[in-house]
Amino acid sequence: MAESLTTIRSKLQEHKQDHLLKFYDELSELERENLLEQLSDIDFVALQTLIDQYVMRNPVKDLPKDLQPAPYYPCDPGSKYDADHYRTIGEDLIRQGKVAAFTVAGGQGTRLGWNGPKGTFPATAITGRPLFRIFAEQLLATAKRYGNSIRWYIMTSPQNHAQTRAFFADNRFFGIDRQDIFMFPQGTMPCIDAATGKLLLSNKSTIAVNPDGHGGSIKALAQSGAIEVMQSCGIEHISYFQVDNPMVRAIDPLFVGLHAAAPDSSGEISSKMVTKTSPQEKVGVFCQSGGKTMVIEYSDLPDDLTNQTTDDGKLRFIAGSIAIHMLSVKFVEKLTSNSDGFALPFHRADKIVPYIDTTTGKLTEPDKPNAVKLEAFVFDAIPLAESSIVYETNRNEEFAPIKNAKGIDSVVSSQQLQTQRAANWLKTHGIEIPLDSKDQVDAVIEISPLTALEAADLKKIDLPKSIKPGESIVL
Ligand code: UD2
Repeated sequence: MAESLTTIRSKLQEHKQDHLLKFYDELSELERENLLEQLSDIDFVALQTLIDQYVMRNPVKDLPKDLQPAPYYPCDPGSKYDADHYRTIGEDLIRQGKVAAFTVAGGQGTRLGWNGPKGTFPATAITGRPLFRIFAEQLLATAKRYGNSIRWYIMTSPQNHAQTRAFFADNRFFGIDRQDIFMFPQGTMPCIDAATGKLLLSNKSTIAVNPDGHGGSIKALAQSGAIEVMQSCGIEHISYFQVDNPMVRAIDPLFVGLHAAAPDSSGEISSKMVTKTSPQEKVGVFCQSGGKTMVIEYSDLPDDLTNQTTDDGKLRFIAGSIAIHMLSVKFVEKLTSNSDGFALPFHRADKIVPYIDTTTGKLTEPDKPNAVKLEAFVFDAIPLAESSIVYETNRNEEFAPIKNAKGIDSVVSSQQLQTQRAANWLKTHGIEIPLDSKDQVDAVIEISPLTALEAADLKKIDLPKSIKPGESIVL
């Protein structure tokens, strides 16, 4: 229920945000109602603190003095741990319906330049399977393998929720039982003028907002009722992954088992890492301080630590975060049960945000960053756990993000990595793979998750004896 105009006006005056009502008299009845509702939903006292802290000052991240690289379970277990044991534990949990998938898909995808929710982006090279379809097929294949359906939770944003829902409905939920998909929008934060600390209007009756970061997922899981639903249907663990990585193993039995049962895991939140390819790679780094595991975002790690090497010449801070986690339902419940509400710390991002100039009433489209967006990062929940483990996955198996229109982490680089992985899988079954002069796979190969979730699954399939140079093959 919106507060009255008088209450809102005095609140705005108190916080020097009364420009937001500048066009009130020009608005239609409906627009006025909408604006008052948006303004009623904002906690201006709390926001003022954030503006002072993050906008009027550019906060410098204080890193702990005792920062160390975090230990991790290596991809190749050797004699360090019994992978079969933990895989069996994970498989049992999946079979019992205790593991759900969770995709964070609320980001704005501005860098990709795709006009629609990122999950609708055609990610595969031959059939153009959208990201959401790839995950759906994985969940169907996993459900078939373990004889139990996998529930899928998807976080959207208010900006892309309706489009995402429509996409699923148009695609008949990709064959997944409608009841097994639970979609909810995340929260938002107002965009703030970087120079003045004033909130921006995207039109005369709308406050400019941005999704509150993937860290908003923890609060949104609780507020949407998802956690309650999970509890009522016996789900104990959540497999968290980003919408932008078509090669992610949506439900990985070994990772589930390590998270749930490794001696140094509290079973609250665990993470996957890959070794960084270079100091400059734009991924957060797993560290430890005071016995707690944490991720330091690449932009916050000072150059001397980013570039530091060990005696054998390897990067010291080598464990790159690929934003794949396991979270327990109990952990999310513990974090969010406080009646004062729960919020992870915010991070400041300087962005271009078009806005209505309140002097002229005209839409202004800046050509350089003019606004601060405040976003929370899910990995800031890691140090809140009793103890949290990191597990190394094979980069070539699991990391091919689509973030940019061109170059690094683009659809082209992702599709090359997808083909490379498919070729590696086929090679393990003795199939000859043609290579070009640069030793790259000279073919395009696409394998549906319904055909194989991993290399071993291909043994049940009729495979071609060899692949001709330049051929396109869908399996
Ligand atoms: C993220 C990580 C980076 C590394 C990389 C791996 C951060 C800050 N950085 O970089 O360390 O792990 O991923 O690919 O996390 N999203 C939402 N709501 C939001 C914002 C984002 O759902 O409000 C989703 C978005 O849809 C996407 C994911 O979170 O699936 C990644 O977001 P990003 O593009 O902001 O993160 P990025 O690529 O800078």
